[in-house]
Amino acid sequence: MSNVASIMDTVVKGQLKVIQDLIQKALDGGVAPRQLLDEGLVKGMDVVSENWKAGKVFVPEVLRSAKTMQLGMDVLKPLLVGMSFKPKAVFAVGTVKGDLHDIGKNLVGMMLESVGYKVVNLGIDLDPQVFVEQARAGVDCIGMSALLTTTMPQMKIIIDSLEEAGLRSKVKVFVGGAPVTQEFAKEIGADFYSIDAAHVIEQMNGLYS
Ligand code: B12
Repeated sequence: MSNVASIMDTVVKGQLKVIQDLIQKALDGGVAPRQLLDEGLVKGMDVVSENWKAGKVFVPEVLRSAKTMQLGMDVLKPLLVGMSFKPKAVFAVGTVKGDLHDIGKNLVGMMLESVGYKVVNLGIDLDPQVFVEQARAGVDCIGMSALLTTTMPQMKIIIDSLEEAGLRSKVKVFVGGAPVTQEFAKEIGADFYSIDAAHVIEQMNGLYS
């Protein structure tokens, strides 16, 4: 197997411990960082995403692959600086006030990063103003996560705060989390509801590819 193909395979298998050595060896052997990124890491995550949609792998495996990809990126990032490495769009994601669940939104962030978006991970238990500030700072999209029925109303508060600040039309608003539905998203005026991280990638690619 070529260097690049084995890097792809390592991401698919989520082999955290070997990815950085493999990338370093490929770099030492003269393979270009951009090729390792596009044909190794990103292609690997594409396969993982497809496998996930097909029900062949589950959240723990996806998280492991995304982490493997990130470790690989840590080696490549300094080498990619200065090259034309413009993110497709900037996506700020966070969990709403009163809610501490972060596994799903972290997964969304990692998956988006792995396919070329810049992700600002805002954290958990966030005041609505944190999202408003991101919109003011110029991010393209805002993603809110809520896992509790009691915290879902925060999403509407955030959308209203964006309206009040005159920023609503400047950002695309995504909502997600187990209790959130398409119907709820429509009701509160969100632009997109994503059932999972694979879905949000499809929606983002529809907007920015
Ligand atoms: C793990 C977990 C916890 C952990 C959280 C750890 C962490 N770091 O996140 C801990 C133990 C801390 C916890 C605490 C509580 N939990 Co809890 N928890 C869960 C559990 C088992 C899994 C959630 C999870 O991580 N799923 C895996 C991820 C990958 O899936 P996901 O979050 O749905 O995310 C995917 C999609 O929804 C979507 N998505 C998610 N966010 C976003 C955001 C955007 C922008 C987009 C586009 C998409 C998107 O994409 C993700 C990836 O595919 C769920 C049960 C369940 N099946 O959901 C209960 C659950 C959510 N918890 C529940 C409860 C009640 C609580 C507590 C109140 C318990 C208590 N009495 O203390 C506290 C609340 C604490 C708080 N204030 O937040 C209830 C909620 C009931 C409800 N409907 O309100 C659930 C449903 C369990 C149950 N059946 O009763 N919990």
